Amino acid sequence: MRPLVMGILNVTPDSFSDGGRHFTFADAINRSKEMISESVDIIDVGGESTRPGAVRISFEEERDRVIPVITELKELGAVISIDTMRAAIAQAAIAAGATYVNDVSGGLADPDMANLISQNPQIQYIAMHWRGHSDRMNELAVYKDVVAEVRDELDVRVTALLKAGVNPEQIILDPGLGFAKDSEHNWELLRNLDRLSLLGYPILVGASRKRFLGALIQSNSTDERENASVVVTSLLTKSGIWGVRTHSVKAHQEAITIALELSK
Ligand code: PMM
Repeated sequence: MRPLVMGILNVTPDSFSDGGRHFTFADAINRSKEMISESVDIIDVGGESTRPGAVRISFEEERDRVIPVITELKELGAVISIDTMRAAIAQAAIAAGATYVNDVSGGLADPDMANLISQNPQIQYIAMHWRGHSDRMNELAVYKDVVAEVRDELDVRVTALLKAGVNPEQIILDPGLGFAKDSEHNWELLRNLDRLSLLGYPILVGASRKRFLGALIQSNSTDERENASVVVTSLLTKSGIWGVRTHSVKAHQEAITIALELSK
């Protein structure tokens, strides 16, 4: 199966990897149109920054950033994902047209999230591996066996979702690269995605322009990490992942096409 390309639309003034380029409504819509023209599969709209050290914003601020954008994207016919940890934001986004809920906390940040997803069986839910909010995630990056611990912690999240009545078909898992993980943890997870797949759920990977890529190629600029991001997508395509979350749709769609052709 061809991996899906989830295009990132950060409607935040301080996202770590695109420098808040898409903050204004008009900019967000223009960027979305560009992604649609590049055959994006899903547009992931996020209003709250999760960069290390980020301070949380209010519910109202998050809602006012994302809902008008989602309403407009629905008009444009896009497949929409809401990147939020708040069940009430997810609910408003679903009402406005989102069909995916991308929760970087995997349901840990808001006890109402699992129930909301079970009450909306048409929605797909991405549960990312997470250990705590951005203000303390670096100190939580301590593992004996990162792959086994991430797998087991995701399994706990899945159990909680199923207990709340979520249909297994709704669930997609994500190793959460960069969230309570140092560079080596991220590489170890990428090398062992097959062990996470053993949980039996589709896997989404968000490596795009993240710092661990720059560390290896001695680059501090997020744009300079683009080539590395494309290489990661090309190599992961063969391993049967469900999707990639990325800033540059065209390059990743092309990489997937080439990788699939080579592995025929
Ligand atoms: N990374 C970020 C935000 N949301 N969601 C999922 N499912 N997976 C990720 O890896 C992920 C995410 C942070 O990156 P950004 O600031 O570039 O959006």
